[in-house]
Amino acid sequence: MRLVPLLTFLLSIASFTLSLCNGNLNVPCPENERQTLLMFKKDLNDSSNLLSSWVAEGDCCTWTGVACDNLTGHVRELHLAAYYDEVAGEYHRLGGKVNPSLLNLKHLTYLDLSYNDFGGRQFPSFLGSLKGLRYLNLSDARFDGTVPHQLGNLSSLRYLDLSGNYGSKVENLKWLSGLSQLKHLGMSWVDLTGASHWLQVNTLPSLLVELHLSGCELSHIPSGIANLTSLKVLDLSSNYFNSTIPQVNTLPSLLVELHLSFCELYHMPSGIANLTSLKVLDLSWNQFNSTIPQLSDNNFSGHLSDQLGIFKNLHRLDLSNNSISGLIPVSLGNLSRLEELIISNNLFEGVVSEAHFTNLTRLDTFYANENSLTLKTSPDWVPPFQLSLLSLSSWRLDPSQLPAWLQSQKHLLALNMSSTGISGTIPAWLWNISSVESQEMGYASIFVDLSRNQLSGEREGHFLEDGGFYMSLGLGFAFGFWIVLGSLLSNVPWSNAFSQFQNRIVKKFYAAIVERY
Ligand SMILES: *[C@@H]1O[C@H](CO)[C@@H](O)[C@H](O)[C@H]1NC(C)=O
Ligand SMILES: *[C@@H]1O[C@H](CO)[C@@H](O)[C@H](O)[C@H]1NC(C)=O
Ligand SMILES: *[C@@H]1O[C@H](CO)[C@@H](O)[C@H](O)[C@H]1NC(C)=O
Ligand SMILES: *[C@@H]1O[C@H](CO)[C@@H](O)[C@H](O)[C@H]1NC(C)=O
Ligand SMILES: *[C@@H]1O[C@H](CO)[C@@H](O)[C@H](O)[C@H]1NC(C)=O
Ligand SMILES: *[C@@H]1O[C@H](CO)[C@@H](O)[C@H](O)[C@H]1NC(C)=O
Ligand SMILES: *[C@@H]1O[C@H](CO)[C@@H](O)[C@H](O)[C@H]1NC(C)=O
Ligand SMILES: *[C@@H]1O[C@H](CO)[C@@H](O)[C@H](O)[C@H]1NC(C)=O
Ligand SMILES: *[C@@H]1O[C@H](CO)[C@@H](O)[C@H](O)[C@H]1NC(C)=O
Ligand SMILES: *[C@@H]1O[C@H](CO)[C@@H](O)[C@H](O)[C@H]1NC(C)=O
Ligand SMILES: *[C@@H]1O[C@H](CO)[C@@H](O)[C@H](O)[C@H]1NC(C)=O
Ligand SMILES: CC(=O)N[C@H]1CO[C@H](CO)[C@@H](O)[C@@H]1O
Repeated sequence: MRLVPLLTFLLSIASFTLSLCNGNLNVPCPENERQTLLMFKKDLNDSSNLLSSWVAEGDCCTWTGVACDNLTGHVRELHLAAYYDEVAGEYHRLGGKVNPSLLNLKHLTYLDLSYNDFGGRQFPSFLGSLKGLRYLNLSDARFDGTVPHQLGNLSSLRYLDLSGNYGSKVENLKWLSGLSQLKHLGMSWVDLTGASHWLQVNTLPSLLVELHLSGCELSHIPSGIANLTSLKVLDLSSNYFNSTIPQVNTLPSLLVELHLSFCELYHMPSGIANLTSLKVLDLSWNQFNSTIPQLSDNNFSGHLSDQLGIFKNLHRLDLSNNSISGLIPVSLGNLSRLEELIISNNLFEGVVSEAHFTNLTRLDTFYANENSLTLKTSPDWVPPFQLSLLSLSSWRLDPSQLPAWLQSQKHLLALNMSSTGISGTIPAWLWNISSVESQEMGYASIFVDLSRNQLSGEREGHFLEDGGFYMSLGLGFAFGFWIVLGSLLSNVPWSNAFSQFQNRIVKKFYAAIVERY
């Protein structure tokens, strides 16, 4: 992901070079802009030689990260995000000081300094005078201190990302009202406690489409958000809303993504069912302790069975790690676009039957361990889905044996049916389960945990005791160990297998579960 800016840059260089060949547009950058960049470089700590092409001679339009206007040669864009070196597994970062000489770049519209390491220096307030900027990305760059109000002068700005500068804060947000063109505002992990007043009134730019205020120490949903009628993505995760019920009825009704994970919520936000355009609703890692009847007056959980079916567009539903109890509504089976269903670590109980999956043709991830649920299926059931990840640990299975329908799953990468009370002999077909994807990787493997059952079979001792690999993935993976089926890894170097695993499966787990640490 972090490579994208560089790639984009390389592509733009490529097309630029192409245009040079085609149209005699070899306009070099003006001498004063070249000198400006050299001066800018002089104050930077470039210990990993990201800017080695920035030398005294030559056209600065060909330098790494520099993009010029193809007619005038003026420097228009600086793509200087830290570069992630996949081979070394580390970032190549710029450090040092941001020299105000940048102000000489009168035609600069795009400045990306994300992921660098400016070592806790103050945000450079002079950036507020780069009037032509349309894109400014200072995220995760280790700037500190107060976000300079001068940024409010950047009236052409479309994208402003200040996220992830831990320890930084704002004193007020009045200056935001100057950014009338802003579509994307990222201020995650900037302390906004000093500015909560400003979030109530109309300071937020009215054209906002994305607003990221994760970890901003907010104590309630700012009411000013209600008037952002263009808003599609709202991330308020990791704010401590404590027990207050967020006023969801004050959210723009066309919201497509709503992130409220890690918000210390005790109650389901009221009126979520009214947000019928929602495609992503993340309520994971909260403190919901109410049973479903106690949620009855908020139109979501009280009649969960009816309400759930409303979210026809839902792609991902993550309710994990709460204390939601009661039945899984059969209307679940109506969510025909659902790809990821994550309800692990709750108090759901009762029977889940084939009817619950009627139309879940796109379901890919079903992560539901640690609930008191029973899966009841007929011996000849053919599920409508092709799962890549299935985790039912601690469920009961009815009948209590390894379900034959697993044989229909051709993309399975990981399966957890530990502690499900299943018994009997491990069926021979289990050894043939492998995903198309893993076969492409060159070895047939899926990651299976069938521990804490009463299974017997020729291979059991083999993979449970010696042959198999037991690997702890660390990082707080609550489900412990995965058992890697033996046959597969004998001729694959461990590190290779592990990196394949990381690429194909852990990434998925990350996206689903761990991402929000
Ligand atoms: C430059 O950055 C490198 C790597 O972060 C660091 O080791 C070095 O001390 C820095 N040099 C200066 C002069 O700050
Ligand atoms: C200059 O670049 C712009 C944007 O990349 C492109 O649309 C335009 O066609 C280019 N002009 C010429 C003359 O190549
Ligand atoms: C800012 O940069 C980071 C890291 O390079 C990237 O993930 C993020 O999407 C960028 N923000 C915007 C608004 O483009
Ligand atoms: C905007 O810039 C002017 C000077 O150009 C300055 O006086 C003013 O303080 C700036 N406003 C903000 C909000 O930074
Ligand atoms: C939303 O806009 C309406 C009118 O446009 C205004 O009366 C109201 O105060 C605004 N609400 C907030 C919270 O800014
Ligand atoms: C949560 O709210 C209660 C009162 O509603 C308050 O006493 C308590 O201090 C709050 N907790 C935090 C962590 O803010
Ligand atoms: C949901 O929408 C209905 C009808 O549009 C409205 O009556 C109700 O008050 C809304 N509920 C909430 C909590 O916003
Ligand atoms: C849920 O938690 C809140 C806040 O701690 C508490 O007041 C309430 O009694 C709890 N409800 C249940 C059913 O445990
Ligand atoms: C629940 O929805 C009904 C209509 O669907 C509406 O009349 C009622 O006001 C809503 N209740 C709440 C608490 O939002
Ligand atoms: C599923 O959707 C169909 C058609 O929209 C509807 O008739 C049916 O009642 C829904 N079923 C449930 C359980 O919500
Ligand atoms: C399942 O989806 C099909 C096609 O999208 C639709 O016609 C049917 O009504 C749906 N059934 C249920 C129970 O939602
Ligand atoms: C499995 C797991 O990590 N569960 C966590 C769910 O959240 C509570 C507190 O919110 C933690 O105590 C649990 O450890």
